[in-house]
Amino acid sequence: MTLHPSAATLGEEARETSAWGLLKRVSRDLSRYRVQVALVALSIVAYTLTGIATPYTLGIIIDNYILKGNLPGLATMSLIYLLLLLGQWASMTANTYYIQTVGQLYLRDLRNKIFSKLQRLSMKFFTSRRIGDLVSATINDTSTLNDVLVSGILSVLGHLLSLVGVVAIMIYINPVMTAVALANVPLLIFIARTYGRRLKEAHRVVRKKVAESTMLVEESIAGISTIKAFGMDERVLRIFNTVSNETSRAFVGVAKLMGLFWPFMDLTVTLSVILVLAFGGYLVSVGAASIGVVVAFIQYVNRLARPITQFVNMYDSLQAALAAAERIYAVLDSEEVEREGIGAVELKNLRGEIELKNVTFSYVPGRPVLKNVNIHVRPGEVVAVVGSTGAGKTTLVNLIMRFYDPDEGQVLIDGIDVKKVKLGSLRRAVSYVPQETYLFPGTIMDNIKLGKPGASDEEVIAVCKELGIHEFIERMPDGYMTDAGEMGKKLSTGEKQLIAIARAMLRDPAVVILDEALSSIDVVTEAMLRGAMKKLMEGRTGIIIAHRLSTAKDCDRIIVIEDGEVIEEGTHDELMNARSRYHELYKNMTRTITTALLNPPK
Ligand code: TTP
Ligand code: MG
Repeated sequence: MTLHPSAATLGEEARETSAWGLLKRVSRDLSRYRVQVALVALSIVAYTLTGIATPYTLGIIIDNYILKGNLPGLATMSLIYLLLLLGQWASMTANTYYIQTVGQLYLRDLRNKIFSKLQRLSMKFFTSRRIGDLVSATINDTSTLNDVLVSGILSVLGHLLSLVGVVAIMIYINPVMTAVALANVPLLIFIARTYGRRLKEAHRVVRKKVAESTMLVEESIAGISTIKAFGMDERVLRIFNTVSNETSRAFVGVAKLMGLFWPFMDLTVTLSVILVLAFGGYLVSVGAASIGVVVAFIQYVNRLARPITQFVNMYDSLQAALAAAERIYAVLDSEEVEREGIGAVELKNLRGEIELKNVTFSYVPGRPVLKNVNIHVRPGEVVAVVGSTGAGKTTLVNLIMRFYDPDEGQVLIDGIDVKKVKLGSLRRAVSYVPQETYLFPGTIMDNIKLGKPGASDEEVIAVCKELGIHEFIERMPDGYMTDAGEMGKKLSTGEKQLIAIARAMLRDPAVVILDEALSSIDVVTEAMLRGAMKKLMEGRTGIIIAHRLSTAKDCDRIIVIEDGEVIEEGTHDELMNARSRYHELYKNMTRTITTALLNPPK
């Protein structure tokens, strides 16, 4: 079972050095919500002040009013005490509310930033990442970051302030008793740290297991047809059960640690209270302190425990948050290879000439997929590219569309390097019908219209009529309004490609690139596809990656690619006469078709 490395290991080393940088970056992002942050700060100050004042007031009430029998004053003081408690309650509520507000604003902006970045990133980025990781970066990591870095840090800042405030007032009231009250703090920190480390590890396991099961669900849904076809359902189920068990065990592991942690902390705090009581009691008996002071101190000691445990609690989640921040910023900082240079030109009135000059390209460094390829397609010419599977045909298109940039050499359109062309204009000028067509959920009409946003229904119908596929679409259950289903699942490969051709044609492009669908389609659809393709190519430059020789035969010129190199080019007749590789491919394809005809599927 593969596992996303990011959750656990990625950036584990880098984090140490960059933690501070990441924190700074998060705070810089937060400075955009100044008003809300100011409200958080205000509520923190109010919380701290009321938190300091309540025990102090209680002390005064006991010493100066109860013990002295000052009843009218006691009523007033009780009212003040009540107001202080209400103030504390209100400031805490406001604090929670504004922290959430800041957090959610931050989260919203971050999510949008990542999403828009994902749209702009180069294809290279996507081939080197797992989809699960990216989804996780957009959804899970952002909320981890919010929970811990934003909300967490804001509330820890609040706790820190109240910690300082409480210690300060304690020292002010009675320095010696403060020393006694704080005697236990090292123990508190020790417990917290020990548990912090264990908790961190337990949380890491939980994250790992959760990621694993998420991925398993993703992969098994994406590959459901393969799973069913190979009867792997049982096995997948078993793997899932195992991972599922491990996940719940990991969660229980965390719960166990937490369950031990809090009682331990309580015990330590109680110990402090006992120390204060004992020492305070002694001071009272020798007249060095008042009962009110002792009561106030007991309250203060109780207030210390929370901020300290919060810090500890923060410790391990901070690690997770930093890892999340690192992954998020890694996405945000990834290079957009598809940038246009300054002064990029707009393609206008394209003649439709395409040229690849000494192009070498590799997806993985050191393993070239295209080697010194030279191809020249003249305006208005229709060229077929053939070659065995994996030869590099689709890669060729990837470079022309500038999904990738070549390692060496140039790709020129009308004599201009595509790197110097405005990307939008390149992709408007060149219509590409990919090998695997993607249809978006929606109607057939909507899917065709994607080719030219703002096109009218009439335009779409006109194009389909011209392509000769109007009747075919009309015959579908709801005609143009037929639902294509998620990813076009409700249509066959051939049907999908027909829709994609209509989509490309609607753009009225100067250049058309078509990666023929490999799947065998029935004779009627094939004839329709061929007709549509011919129409689509009329008066345009065309590059067809042909998997059927009937298609290749019709083209002006045929280029044969093998193993990333152009090995032959010429017309069908020229290549056939030369007894070439093309001839060989042709023979094989005919044979396959013959075999298929002789052995029709049962
Ligand atoms: P392709 O260019 O996809 O091969 P092809 O289009 O000629 O094959 P087919 O007829 O089956 O459509 O791939 C060439 C090599 O490049 C192949 O070894 C796979 C590799 N490759 C990647 O590593 N990453 C990619 O994104 C693509 C498209 C291909
Ligand atoms: Mg291909």
